[in-house]
Amino acid sequence: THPMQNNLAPIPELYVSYESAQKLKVEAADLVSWDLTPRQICDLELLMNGGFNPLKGFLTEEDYNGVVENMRLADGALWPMPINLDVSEDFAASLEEGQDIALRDQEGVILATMTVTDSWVPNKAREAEKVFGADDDAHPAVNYLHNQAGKVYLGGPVTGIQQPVHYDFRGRRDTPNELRAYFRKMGWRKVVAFQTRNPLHRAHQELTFRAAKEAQANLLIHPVVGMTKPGDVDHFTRVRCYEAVLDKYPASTTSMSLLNLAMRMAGPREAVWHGLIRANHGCSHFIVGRDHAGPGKNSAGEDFYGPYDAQDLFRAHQDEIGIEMVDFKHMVWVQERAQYEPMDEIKDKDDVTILNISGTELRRRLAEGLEIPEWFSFPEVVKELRKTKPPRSKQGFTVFFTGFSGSGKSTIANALMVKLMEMGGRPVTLLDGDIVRKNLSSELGFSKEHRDLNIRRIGYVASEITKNGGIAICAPIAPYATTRRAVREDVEAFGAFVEVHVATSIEECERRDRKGLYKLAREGKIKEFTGISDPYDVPANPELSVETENVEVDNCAHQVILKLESMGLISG
Ligand code: PPS
Repeated sequence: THPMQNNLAPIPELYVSYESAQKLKVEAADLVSWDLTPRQICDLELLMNGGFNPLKGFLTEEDYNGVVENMRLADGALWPMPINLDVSEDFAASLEEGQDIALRDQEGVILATMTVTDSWVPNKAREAEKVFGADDDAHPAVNYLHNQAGKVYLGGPVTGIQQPVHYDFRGRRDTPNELRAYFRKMGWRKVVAFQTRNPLHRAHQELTFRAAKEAQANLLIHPVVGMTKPGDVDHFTRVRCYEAVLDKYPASTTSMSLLNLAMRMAGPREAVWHGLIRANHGCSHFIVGRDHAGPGKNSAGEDFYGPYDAQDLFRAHQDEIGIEMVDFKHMVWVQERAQYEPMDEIKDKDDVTILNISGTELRRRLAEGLEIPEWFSFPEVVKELRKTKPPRSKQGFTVFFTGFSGSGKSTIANALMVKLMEMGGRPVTLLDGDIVRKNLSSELGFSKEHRDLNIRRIGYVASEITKNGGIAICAPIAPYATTRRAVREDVEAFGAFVEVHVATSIEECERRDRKGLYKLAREGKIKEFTGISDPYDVPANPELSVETENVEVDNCAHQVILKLESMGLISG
């Protein structure tokens, strides 16, 4: 029996009353506190406002094990996603069982308290396999799990003091109970929710409109503005795009609300999770498309999940989720009839021209400043996208050299800088290893921890330069692949990241020994020397790899210029 209508009674929240909150806030100031990460703030918001109902706090160890193994809490309730407070080993070790802690946002505001009933070291490899389908760092959530999340998980009930503060689009954000109240007020007894992390184009508008008609329901556009897949269009731009598209629906049939969810890109499990969240928000129907919340390709270049795995898992649990699935129709433009039609309903496929523009093709056209036809998207949406994503030749970018000490990174980087300055157009900043160690990282040594800090600082500066339309040239050793990847993600939020491996062999670097450091390293006078007594992860997929043996510096720099041209970053 599927819910034909939604039940709009209020759902439980974890907030205490206003008076209690004022009191608790004062008391909580004396507690040990944990500064929440951006992802934890998203999770906490949905825990507190009932978006993650029936959860009453961060998962206990027993609940976590059930969720990981078979998508169920210890009491048997369906819940597909581990929601944990991941912390450092040091922080966990400082706590006693049953201790209350304060949870603070990044400005130090206390949002909640938590009673820590459980503290354990999770088996992350198992979590990756079971929840995300593979222990493969190419999956954004697995990468997060291994390289960003703390080593220890804390579990226990949460007492909500106040909602996280948002300064953007306040009027567009609603708690589950606010949406329920809105639907009650409007008399919307059937509501179909559309989850999205992308701008809406005409095909989406068409399919959501059809879904609403089919279900005889009203429509809720429910975009995620918390955290989505690295590289997605930022939510500010997307919300402006959504606002433009809202006008295209028949008046007062459709509404939009922003959801501060931190997505995990977990495909099938994510779809079930999204369904539970939308049921909590008072929706009766939920659209699940092809490859719902797909994370892209794995490290072998294959899809993590089958295209309809999410629909299958959803269907199998639909009654428990309490929301009815509307499966996505793949909408395509039929040129002769000048309209969108569901691909599977077109009988005369061989006689008509079927058009479609993939996400990858759209990004290419934006990047190269090419035409985007009106049948594909609304002019208002294209205009917004072009403002945020000017063609690549007008965006900032980062060239990141990596290689052994003495491989020639600095020399090539300098030559590249001069060539780019000769061309003009964008300001160029060189973040050479030595310059950085003098100006930004003078207190750091060469332990793994210090090298990572050094590289993250470089990455931070490079991403700011890139965001502001400049060119950053970095030339550190950067021996660790995971750190380079983190920097790549920081930069790619704003522009291209061009990794150049200066592939001079360690033998050649040692033979040249331009600074005499290899000799000292061999004698043990310099410890932890990269390539001699410290590791170097050879880049697996750099944009470019340059040989320096028997090649002029000028030629090496020219190879980089050619690469930049071929990527559309500079015009030839
Ligand atoms: S890292 O690993 O990316 O943080 O290193 P980086 O900031 O590029 O600094 C490397 C330069 O420091 C000198 N140096 C060492 N390198 C490697 N290992 C050890 N232990 C070490 N101690 C000092 C060395 O001159 C490097 O300079 P480059 O320009 O790479 O030759």
